[in-house]
Amino acid sequence: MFPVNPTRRPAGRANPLRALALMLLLAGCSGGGSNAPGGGDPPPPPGGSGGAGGSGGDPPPPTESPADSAEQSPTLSLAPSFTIIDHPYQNPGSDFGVSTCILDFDGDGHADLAVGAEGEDGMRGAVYVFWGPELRQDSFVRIPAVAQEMAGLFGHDVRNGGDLDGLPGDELLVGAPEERTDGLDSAGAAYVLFEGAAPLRIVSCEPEDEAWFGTSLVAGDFEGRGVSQIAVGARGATSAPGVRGGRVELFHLGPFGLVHPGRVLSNPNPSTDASNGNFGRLLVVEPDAHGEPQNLIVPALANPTPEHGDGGLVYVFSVPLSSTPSFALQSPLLHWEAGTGTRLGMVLDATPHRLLAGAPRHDIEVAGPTALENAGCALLFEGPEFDLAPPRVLRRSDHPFEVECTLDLNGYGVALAELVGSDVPDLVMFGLNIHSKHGMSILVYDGEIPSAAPAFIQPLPDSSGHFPEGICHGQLVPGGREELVVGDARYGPGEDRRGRVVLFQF
Ligand SMILES: [Ca+2]
Ligand SMILES: [Ca+2]
Ligand SMILES: [Ca+2]
Repeated sequence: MFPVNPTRRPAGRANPLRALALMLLLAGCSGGGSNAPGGGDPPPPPGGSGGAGGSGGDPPPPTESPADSAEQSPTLSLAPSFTIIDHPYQNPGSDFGVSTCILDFDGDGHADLAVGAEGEDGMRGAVYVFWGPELRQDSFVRIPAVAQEMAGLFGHDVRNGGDLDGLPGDELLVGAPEERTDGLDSAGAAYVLFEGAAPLRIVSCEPEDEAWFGTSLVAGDFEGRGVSQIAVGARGATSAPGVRGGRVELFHLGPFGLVHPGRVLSNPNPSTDASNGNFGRLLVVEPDAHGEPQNLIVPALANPTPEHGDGGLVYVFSVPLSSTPSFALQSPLLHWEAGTGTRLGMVLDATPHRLLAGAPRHDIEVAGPTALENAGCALLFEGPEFDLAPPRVLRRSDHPFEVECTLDLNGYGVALAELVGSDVPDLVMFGLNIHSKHGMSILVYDGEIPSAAPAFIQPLPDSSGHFPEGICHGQLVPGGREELVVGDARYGPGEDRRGRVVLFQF
């Protein structure tokens, strides 16, 4: 592993190019601090920590007077260090980093890092596990796709399954959503990988072509019976006769490596354009205070809401599961652009009684007749049923020196990770900012004071345009705070998708 010290400008030293770009953008974009309707979020304080140089080395625009800056410094300032894990073989097209997770695969007590590379080997895919605690670039195991047919996308998702076999080590769950099953294209498969034992293949009880079974995976005691279940999402599976709204199937492991099917969750209310529902494209667990699952969270990115044909819903299935969701969450905001949806829940993270949902295609209302299309945001739902108040809207303009523009795609990635302040997990929102000359963004909000202005961190300058793909976090390097792991699967010269993984250490 190779520590990298990103170039940082000295604190307080203005960057004329950046300042000029900001001024130009201010003319054409929303002003920072305007608030979206229904968000319940106070405008961020004016001014900021100009004298402190912001965070990540970003200077303020020259409109800030030094006196103002000296008086007001509410902005969180963070300067994480970076560590890069490159693709060991540097093969273009590998999509190394499309998925990541932390687990103790070999059971030695040290956390290891699993990285999916779904594009490798002619899109058969592969998974790498880098061994902790050193996490050296040259200390890993490569696990090739189990099925040797083309384009299975083995490694599309990787998840820590916990201990499923009673032997030391966490099992690694791997999705291969485009694998052929029973001769059906893209029926998909899921795998349980054991360190030092043969993998176990799981397929749908009702395989269908283009079901993409294995799009997502998660494990936990979802039935409350003291037995871990493996939930597998199939975003294109039949949810009702003739409707491909998506499905989630549950399994558990029995003796002798047998896989037992369990409950099936179907998209409760797909849109008429059912192929767009994508129920089960992502699976997230809300843990309780002891780390046991209390809710299984299943977004349906384009399910209809009362206001919109494709507004998107996030379904919450309480543990022990039943076949119907306990409730569903939607964005409180209107969005203007018909036919595209908000992509609510394209990315999610949860801690007890908190759910952070990215909505990168969300249009954002600003003063004037038109909205900022696809500016994007993230929504923080809080409370036992995530309904304590209207969800807090996280926007790039929460930072006093930032604005949002059309097609920023803020909320392309999110995380609830313990990075700053007290041990309350903090809020992280990633933005692509494709059309913003001021660049890609990582905003970090103190989880204890989410209304305070966030820290602004720039990703590495040579990151790809879609840098936050395989996001995970945890105690990866011994001691200190959690590491924030960002898989940049499209990274490479000319974005050739060899991919890499960047560890942010706070
Ligand atoms: Ca280990
Ligand atoms: Ca085990
Ligand atoms: Ca914290």
